[in-house]
Amino acid sequence: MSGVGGERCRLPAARQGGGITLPYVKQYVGEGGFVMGINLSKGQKVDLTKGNPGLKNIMVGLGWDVNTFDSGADFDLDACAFMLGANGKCPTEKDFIFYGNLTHTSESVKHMGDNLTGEGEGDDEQIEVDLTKVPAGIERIAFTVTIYDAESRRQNFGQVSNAYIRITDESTGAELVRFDLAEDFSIETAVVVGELYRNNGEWKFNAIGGGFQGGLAALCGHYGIEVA
Ligand SMILES: [Ca+2]
Ligand SMILES: [Ca+2]
Repeated sequence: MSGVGGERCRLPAARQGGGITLPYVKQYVGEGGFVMGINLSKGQKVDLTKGNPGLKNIMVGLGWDVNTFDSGADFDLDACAFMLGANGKCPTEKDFIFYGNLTHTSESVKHMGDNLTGEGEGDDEQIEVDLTKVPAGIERIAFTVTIYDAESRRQNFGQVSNAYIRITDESTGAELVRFDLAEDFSIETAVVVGELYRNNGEWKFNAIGGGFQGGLAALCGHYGIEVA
């Protein structure tokens, strides 16, 4: 999408210039008083802990909807987290958090469970992160969504809409950031949605939105996980 930054801070017009002080992670109060997060554009990076030093437990919510079609097969998308060292690889296979390995040994990253349909609004799968427990050797945590058994079911991200990632502060429920993926995918079967990463002792988030072919197996290869 063009216009990067154009909606960076979607402050209601009436409040613009009204002298309110926005925190470092810009927020606005939407209809009904809900605190809404900053809407990110593809490639945009934002500070999470800088200016919000108390931030500890965050929930990474991933959502999607499957377009109506008549293949008859189930359509199951899966959120995963790859905990990466400085070389961009998972140090061990235990640093790959998915439906078959829900909780990291450090308890810093917990997958909240597999959703099989993606039906309905809101987060379809969630991954909880305790930023204070992430092992020192982990520099980045990449969040991905892949289509289960995509090849044999002949499914791809061209059939997926309304995909997003959002991060909320678990202590307040406030949404900090949100990244809506543009619907510019077609034959891809895996998407690296976004990434948490360390920067000068702080945690930042990068809205990536990069599509891959080859599903979860391709991502595992990319991140150094051997697939049997
Ligand atoms: Ca799933
Ligand atoms: Ca959904």
